[in-house]
Amino acid sequence: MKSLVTQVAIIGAGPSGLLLGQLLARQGIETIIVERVSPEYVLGRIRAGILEQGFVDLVREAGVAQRMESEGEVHDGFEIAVDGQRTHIDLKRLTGGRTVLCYGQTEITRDLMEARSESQLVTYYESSAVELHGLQSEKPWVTFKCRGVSHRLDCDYIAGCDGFHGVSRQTIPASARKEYEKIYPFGWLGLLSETPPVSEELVYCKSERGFALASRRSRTRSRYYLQVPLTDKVEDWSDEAFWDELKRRLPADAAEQLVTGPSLEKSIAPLRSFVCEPMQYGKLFLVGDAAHIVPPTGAKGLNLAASDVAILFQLLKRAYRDGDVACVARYSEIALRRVWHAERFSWWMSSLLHDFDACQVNDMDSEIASRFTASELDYYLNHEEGQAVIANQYAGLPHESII
Ligand code: FAS
Ligand code: PHB
Repeated sequence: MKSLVTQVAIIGAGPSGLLLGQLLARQGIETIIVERVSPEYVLGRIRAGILEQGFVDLVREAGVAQRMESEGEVHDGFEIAVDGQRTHIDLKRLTGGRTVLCYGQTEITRDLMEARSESQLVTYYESSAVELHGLQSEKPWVTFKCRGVSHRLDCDYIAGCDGFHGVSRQTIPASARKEYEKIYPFGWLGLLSETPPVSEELVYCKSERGFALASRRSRTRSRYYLQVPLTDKVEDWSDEAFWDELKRRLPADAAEQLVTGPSLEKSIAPLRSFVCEPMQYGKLFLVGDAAHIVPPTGAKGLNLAASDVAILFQLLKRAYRDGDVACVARYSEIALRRVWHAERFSWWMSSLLHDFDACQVNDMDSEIASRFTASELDYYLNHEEGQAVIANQYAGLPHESII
């Protein structure tokens, strides 16, 4: 057994773990990251694309913002199209100046990986049998195997940044945690292509055939999504079938301009709303997808992970720098306030824009529910105050203060 010691053990080298490690390192706080897969595998997962201002500020504070600022696209607004009728949501005007940045999660993860490697900070990739121990003790530890060698990592704190399927949340006794979950009766089929995006801004489309999203990664790279039944498999969808269906769901003028091409990546993601309470147990802190999942309709998943990182970073900095070790007990209480705001907004946007009728069989309630939804969309999209509600949530609520 190889013995290791650090101050904060981080489980998972996704965006949460890497961002937390980078922020702590700049304060001289030591970390070791234990990651289950290879760096290439982490970078191969195509996910989020929209960064809130709070996220951008945090990446700047981590000293990793150079490529994001030169290649990311600032978006002052986005569109919602209902049955082809396009409405522009002017984020900048409606929120008093806030915007979002369009820059892929893969790229931000790559930047964070490179920064960690350049700082010669330690990450054990392709680790297995990761287990957390002594969470209620003063000195917890992590055991894992890497390249055939068993390791024990002693630390002060453990940050569980290992996503929804990770080991951290499962290590909290079931009696000590409560989980809230809603599974949506459809998934998102995503396609990445080296084709010019169909629109300068993102277009969220509600059509009688189901939801579609036209997003982008750059002026030459597009990211599209289609609502699909949970029974669909990605191999059921040829590129041609994807493009044909997308054209049927986009507003007509956008469909005419759609440039198609071979998919670089295609995958189906299930949609769920999920929260684990509390987000900490003894010396373990759950961060990002390890603690919560949102349907991607509100572009909140990655941004919510970043706000968890911001809170935990501030608390750990205060514990190590000021000796205020008691403050870390407030992590879950502070983080959950913003988590539930993002959960509700993401559920609301998903409920407004997806076709639930296709998932319910002649349910009388679904007919009147459709009328309620049509009225809600009409009110929020055609009234300034309604658009402002959407804009303020989409641009992202300010990160919680730990004062
Ligand atoms: P991650 O899941 O990104 O990272 C967790 C890391 O922990 C992984 O690298 C994993 O390999 C590792 N790990 C797991 N178990 C481990 C163990 N036992 N030991 C060690 N390491 C372990 N969000 C948006 O805002 N917009 C989107 O469009 C969007 N699309 C998404 C599509 C998909 C298919 C998925 C799954 C998520 C999507 N999300 C989206 C949400 C996503 O971006 C997450 O919010 C984001 O990846 C959260 O980052 P982390 O908390 O770091 O978790
Ligand atoms: C993306 O570009 O992947 C993306 C953008 C906005 C969303 C979801 C996904 O709401």
